[in-house]
Order: sequence, then C-alpha cells, then structure tokens
Amino acid sequence: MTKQLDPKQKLDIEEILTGLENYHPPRKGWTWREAPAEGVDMGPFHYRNMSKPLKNSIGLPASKYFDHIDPQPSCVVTTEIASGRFEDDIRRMRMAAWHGADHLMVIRTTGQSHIDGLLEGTPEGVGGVPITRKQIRASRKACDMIEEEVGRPINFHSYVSGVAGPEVAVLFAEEGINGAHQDPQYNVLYRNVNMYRSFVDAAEAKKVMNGARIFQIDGAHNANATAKAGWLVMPELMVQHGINCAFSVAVGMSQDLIGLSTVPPNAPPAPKLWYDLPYAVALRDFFSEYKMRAQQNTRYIEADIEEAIRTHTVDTLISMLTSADIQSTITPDEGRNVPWHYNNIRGVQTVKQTWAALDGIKELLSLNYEGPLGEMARDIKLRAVAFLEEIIAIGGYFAAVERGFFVDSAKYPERHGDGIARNGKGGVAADSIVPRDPDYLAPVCDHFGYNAVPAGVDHACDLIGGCTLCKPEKIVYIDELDPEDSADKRLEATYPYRKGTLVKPEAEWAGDGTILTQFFVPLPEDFAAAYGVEMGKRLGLEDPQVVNIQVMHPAEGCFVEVKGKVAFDVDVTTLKVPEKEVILPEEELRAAVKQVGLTVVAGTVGEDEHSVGLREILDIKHGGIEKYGVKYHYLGTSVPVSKLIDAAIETGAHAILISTIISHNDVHRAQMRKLADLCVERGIRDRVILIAGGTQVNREMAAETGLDATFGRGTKGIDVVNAMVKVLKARGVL
Ligand code: Z97
Repeated sequence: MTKQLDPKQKLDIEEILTGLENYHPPRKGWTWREAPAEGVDMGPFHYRNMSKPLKNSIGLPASKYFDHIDPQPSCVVTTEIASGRFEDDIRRMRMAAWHGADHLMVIRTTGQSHIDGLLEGTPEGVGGVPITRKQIRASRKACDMIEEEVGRPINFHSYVSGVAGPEVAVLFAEEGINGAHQDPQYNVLYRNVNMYRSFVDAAEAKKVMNGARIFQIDGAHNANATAKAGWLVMPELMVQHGINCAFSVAVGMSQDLIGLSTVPPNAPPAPKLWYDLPYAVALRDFFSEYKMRAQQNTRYIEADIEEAIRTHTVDTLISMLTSADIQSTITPDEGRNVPWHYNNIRGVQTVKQTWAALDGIKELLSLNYEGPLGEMARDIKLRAVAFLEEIIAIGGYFAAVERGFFVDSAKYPERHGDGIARNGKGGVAADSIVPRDPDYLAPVCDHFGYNAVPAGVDHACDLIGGCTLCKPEKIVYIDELDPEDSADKRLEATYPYRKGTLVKPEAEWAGDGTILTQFFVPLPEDFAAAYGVEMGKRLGLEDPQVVNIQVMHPAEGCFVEVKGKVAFDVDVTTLKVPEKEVILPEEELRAAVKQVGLTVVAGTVGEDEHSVGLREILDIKHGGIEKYGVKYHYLGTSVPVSKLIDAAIETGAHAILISTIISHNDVHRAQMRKLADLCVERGIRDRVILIAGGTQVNREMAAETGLDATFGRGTKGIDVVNAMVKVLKARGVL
C-alpha cells in the first residue's frame, strides 16, 4: 500500500524509493475517462462532452470567476515529460495531474533504441530518462499515489521499440505500464534497426502488451515530423497506420488497444484547415474501429510559446470537430528543446481551455461533406489506397522500404526519390533472426508464435510454477549498478532544495536555477541577440542563451527571450510573507453593501491632481467599488480634507476615501493624519470609515496615521469594499 499524499506536502522521493524492491502496482492496463452520456453539471453550467471532475485539481486561471469549477474533457489528456531524471519527472507528473493530465508519457533517453537488452539502475538521461525497472517502478508507485490524490486513474506510458522491444514489453507488463508506442516501422525508418528483426520483435512485443492490456500508439506521426513538406505525406501516413493496425491485429492484439498516432500535418501561415480537416475526416472514415490519439503539430513548432499554443488550439478544434480518444499535448516550448515543468501544464491548459470553450460544438455546427471537404477527404483516401496497391505490386512492404517509398517529399503518386531507403540485409541487429527448433519451449505467458508446450498443459508457465507476469514475486529487482550515476547521488545533491530551506527557481530539475527573462530591445535582430546575451550576463545569469527572438520591426527592435541560471540560493526562512488579507466572497460583500446602503465621499487631497488611481477604485469600469453597489460622491482633485469631512456629514456617507500621490516631505502621511485628527475633533470618528490610498502608501500606514485602512499599488475596488464591510461588522452595524 502506498501512503496517502497530503496536498500541502511535496512528494517525498526518498520515501517512494523505500521498499521499491517489493513494490508491485495494484492496477494494470489502460483506463479511459468516465464521461456521463447525460453530460456534467458544474457551477452554473451544463457541459455536454466532459468527464467526471477531479477530487483535487487546479482550474483554468479564469475559474475563480466561476466558483473554481474545473471541467475536464471527455478524452484522456497526455503530457510528455523529458527531464532526464525520473526523480524530477515524478514531481512534474503530480503537477500535470492536478491540471488534468491522465496520460503521462515519459520520453526515453537518446540511443536506448539501439541497446540490445534492459538497462538497470537509474542513470541520468539526455533528452529523456533511461527506461529501467527502478525508474518505472518508482514512477508507477508515484502515479499510484497521485491517482489517489486527484481521484482518477493515471495512465503511465513509454516506448516499446528498438532492439530490445520484446524485453521492454515484458518489463512494462510486469511493472504496470499502461500505454506504449509500438510500431516496427519506427525502428526501420528512424532508428535503422533491421527491418525483418523489427517485425519479428514487434510480433512478440505486441502479444505481451495485449496480455497486460497496454494501450498501443503507433509511430505514423514521425513521418509528418520528419518530412520536408509535412503536409504532402498524408497518403503515406494512412498507409503506415494501416500497416501497423493490420499487423497488430494479425499477431493477436485486441482492436480496442490499438490507437492511431494522428497529427494535424500542417500549421499556419499555411491554410491549415484545408489540409488538416480533410485528413482528419479521411482517417476516421478508414479507421473507425480504432482509437485516435490526436497529437499536436510538432513539425512546424518554433521557439515562440504563443505561436505553438495558437497552433495547438486549432489542432484541438480539429480533434473536436472530428474525434479524439486521447488528446496529446506537447510542451509549447518543445521548439527550444527545453520542456520545462510549467510548460507541461500550459500545454494541458490549452486543451482544457479549448475543450471547455467548444464543448458540444458538434451539436451546434456540422461539417459540410457535400462541398470541398468531402472531395478532399476522398482524394486523400484514393491516394492512400493507390500507395498500398503499389507496395503490393512491387513485392510488399520490405521491398517498398528498400526502394525508399516512405518519407518521400512529393505528393503521392509523384515521387522526388528522397525517401528513407533501408537495406533489408543491413541495419542494427541484422542477421539476428533464428528459427525456433521443433522442441523450442518457453514456459511463459503471452508468448508469440511456435511453442512446444506439452499436451495437457493449459498455461505454458504452469511448467515452472508461474512466470513473472503471473507471479510478480519472481521478478528480479536490480538496484543501482553505478553508485555514482544514481538516484541516491543526485538526491543527495538536491536535498537542500527539496527538504532543506534553500530555494532556487527551477525549470527541469530541483535546484537547477534556470529562469527565463523577456524584454524588448530597440535594435535590429543580430544586435538584439548579442544584447540579449550581454544583458543576461549583467543580470548575473550563468550561461545566458537567447532562446527566442521575434522581430517587431527590422529597425525598431525585437522581442527577446533569454534563459540562464541564477547562481545564488535564497533561504526561505529569510522571506517575510505579509499576512494575507482575507477577502469576503463577492456575494457577501454585495449583500452587505445593499443592507446598509453604503455611500462614500472621495477625492484626492492636498495639492494632488492625480485622479486616475482613485477613479479606478471608484468606477465600475475596472472593477471599482461601484461594481459592488457602493454609491460615491466624487469631489474632484486637490480637495481640502475639511471639505471632504463636511461632505461626508452632509450626505450621511459611511466612509471617506482619500487618494494621495505626491509624497515630498511626507505630505501624504500628513494628509492622512489630518483626516483622522479632524474627524476626531468633529466628533464623527466612530461614525465614518477612513481610507487612504496612493503609490507611496502601504497597508502598514493605517495604524500609524489613525485611519481604518490604507492601500498601495495594485489595489482593486474589492479590497476597499472588503475593508469597509469589515469595519462595519466590527462596529456592529452589520
Ligand atoms: C509522441 N511527441 O507523442 P526512441 N516508437 C515510436 C515513437 O514514435 C517514438 C519512439 C518509439 C511524440 C513523442 C517521438 N516518438 C516523441 C513509435 C518517439 C521513441 O527511444 O527515441 O528510439 O523511441 O508520439
């Protein structure tokens, strides 16, 4: 059993690692979300296409205006995590889950595809984490705790591909991994693993995945991401999906476990919808028996976060107009190869926000198949069928790969002859396929192909008293192999930041110190970039690098983003946290204002002509006190304090609000004191509420000047209403 997480406490990674050698996941297999057919009611709204809300979650930024509701899309939502250290990944998983991700995909470290066996321990990875038993067991254990905390099963996902595909599949089945990419075409085209070996391995891997009900995602999206012109490979994408689906079913995989990795192939400034919508429609027509994992476009992602988010919003619209069982999100900064903690969450928010905004869109709008959409979808399908027919005509898949049919940059049936061609006799692990002997016997479950299990034995592994898939206690757990490159060593180094009092900002790893700065530089692009680095250095950043530069005008200047690391630590015990002012709920404030018919008189005092700040506090326009029903008499600028008091007495106002900006010789303090003193003199101090505000004023000044409340920069009307209602309550008026 895992310990229940406390939302107020950080994940205790050392505790997760304790007893790992005996940990086995309580739940296996893929889980879909529960989306009630009758819809979901939340706050004042009815949603048509949403799943059950989470037990603990954080809503979109604007949810505070809507009773903090957090509607969750009906589809599973993915986030991809790739820090290189699993102990940091799991903290990010928890954050993502709190925002609604329930498919946590861990990217594998570069080069693992070529390793002919399993890795052990937890070495640090590049571009992702090394997939090892310890790493996935610890991550799955963390997911088991996180799913309890958010109240929804978490699907943990990684990759079953490369030369050790079958071994990895068994590892995943043993350790309760819920989803995995598996597509032999990926090995062949992108990792140059021998093509025959890849398909033999895939048969075994898929059979094992099926036994553990691990959901499969294929690799067709990689053709889009690799192609010179991503939008021209649409027929090929369909062929790749078709080959993997048909092969998966042929080797015994259940259809409900097979997902297509589809991606809208194009991105603005292209007229995206004219390519991506017919493609999405055609794909769903052809593959209606399979699940759709809609990825977001990565082919045209640049270093600008806003650009990525805009494209991904349109991608989500396409998913909603067609269908998506899983909506994948890419960290919007993937274009800079720095998938940062908080950007995982921002990717999830993009889907959540779009899904809520467009909830039930198909009831309001329908696609027009009569016009060009139907024709274009048909055209893609015809080209895909012709592609497949040509493969068959020239001798099949392996012959087609040898001739470079795939990832060619022309629109089929045209060819540019620049596709990825592989030699059937070559590639990693060529010549490594051995036919099984007639007496071949593997006493294990979920094994593909010939197995000479003696007659009368139902279950091959009965012969050895159960295999590791049936008896997890038989699994051999190996801890760290390299004591230096290990979780223990890394955790020791980050201990002060995780469990001590030291704080550094972070983007990938605990204590990494990475920050991003943004600014405008009034220089042309080359100079602006050089300036960005120089500025980073002068700010004291280590290793400053320009990660994004956008020309606002060739001569006028550029928007620049620079990342770098801060070298200093801050001790949390030295931070002074001001006591938080509790703001009463808006409805309660409105009711209180109405009950007493709250009125105020207001003006800037002394010789102060700055009225903008005060007007913002008064007027309804930007949420001033008027919004809450307060009536005000505005007496203007440079009003003598005595005149404000006279007006308050005449109108029977409950409060006097003064604003003062000019502060030479402490004139603001003098005016504030004068207001309090004069009210005492005139015998009305206990009948009026006295409030002052201004740029040089702060909350602490009320006590020293004898006022009821004082406010500085950033104050809103609600703060002032709240202060007045509190005083009225304290005086027993309310
Ligand atoms: C996605 N954004 O969500 P290696 N097998 C398949 C793959 O597509 C991949 C691997 C293996 C992407 C994730 C791209 N996909 C990244 C079918 C990688 C990874 O360990 O890098 O060789 O395998 O799908």
